[in-house]
Amino acid sequence: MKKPVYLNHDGGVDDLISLFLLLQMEEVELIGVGVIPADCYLEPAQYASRKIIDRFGHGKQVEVALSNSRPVNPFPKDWRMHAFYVDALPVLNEYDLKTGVMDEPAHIHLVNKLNASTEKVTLLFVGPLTDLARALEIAPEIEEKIDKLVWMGGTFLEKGNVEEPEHDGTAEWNAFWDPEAVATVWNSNIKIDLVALESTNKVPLTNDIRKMWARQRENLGVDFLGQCYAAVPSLVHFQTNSTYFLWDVLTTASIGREDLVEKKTVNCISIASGASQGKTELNESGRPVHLVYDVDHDAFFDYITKLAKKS
Ligand code: AGV
Ligand code: CA
Repeated sequence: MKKPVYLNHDGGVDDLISLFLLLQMEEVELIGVGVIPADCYLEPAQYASRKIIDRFGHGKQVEVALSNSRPVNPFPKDWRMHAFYVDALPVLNEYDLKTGVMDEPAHIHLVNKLNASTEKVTLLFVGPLTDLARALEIAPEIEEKIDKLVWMGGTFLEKGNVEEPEHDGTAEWNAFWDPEAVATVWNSNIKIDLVALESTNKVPLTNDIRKMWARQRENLGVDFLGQCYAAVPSLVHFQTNSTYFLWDVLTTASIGREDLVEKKTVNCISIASGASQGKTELNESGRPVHLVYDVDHDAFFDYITKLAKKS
């Protein structure tokens, strides 16, 4: 029996690789994709998504819907440009485009897909939670159809990854982009796996990883990994604001191989405004989440490289 999964992503390199890898997981049935213009521009991100489905989707038909959600705190332009690079890769542009786009916006598409599903669906969100929050506001009954939400977001570390004026640096970016959406989702009873910076900090992109992929580049899927990650900076001397981690890819891998990660239940609140907006904070009277705090580094990279070879 395949696990139905709905993906909502925001067009970063690791978002697009997440889509690519999900399409290779035999135990996953991808029932829809929403694209939100957060850490990307919508045009290249939607085209890259459709081309990845065409080229690497094994003939599966997957609907793509575009989000009309808007930021509270927008991503830096430099990061949003990455999707243009992936969209222009020759491997995605050999053939004419087949996969179309839906008429309805992504949050309505999500509601429709959940209502139409006879089974409970796993939601995989690797960008901000805005489309889910909007879906819950117009159709709260969809909660019944959600098996769980697996979200790349949040952290309980002292230092998050937001370095912006008027912020205290305690938040993770997906939460900071729309802190109110996090609060809305926190108010629901949906089960949440939180793939937070605690675990994603352990899987930086490094030059050793690049080399490992380069040596296997005769395989088209592994070459695709290397080509996509060529757009972003790796961890060399020390971590900077632009250092790239495999945030979303770890989140996606945790669906295919739960044994790769360690989880524990914690209670927490989310902060929706002020200097700490987007912060997730441990609090005994907060809601429970399953915090993904650790990962088997080598087994993770081995798994995603093998998955890429299935393309
Ligand atoms: O905070 C991590 C999220 C992930 O969903 N994104 C990137 C991943 O897709 C935002 C982000 C934080 N730091 C970044 C980010 C960086 N240095 N470059 C690009 N995006
Ligand atoms: Ca993302």
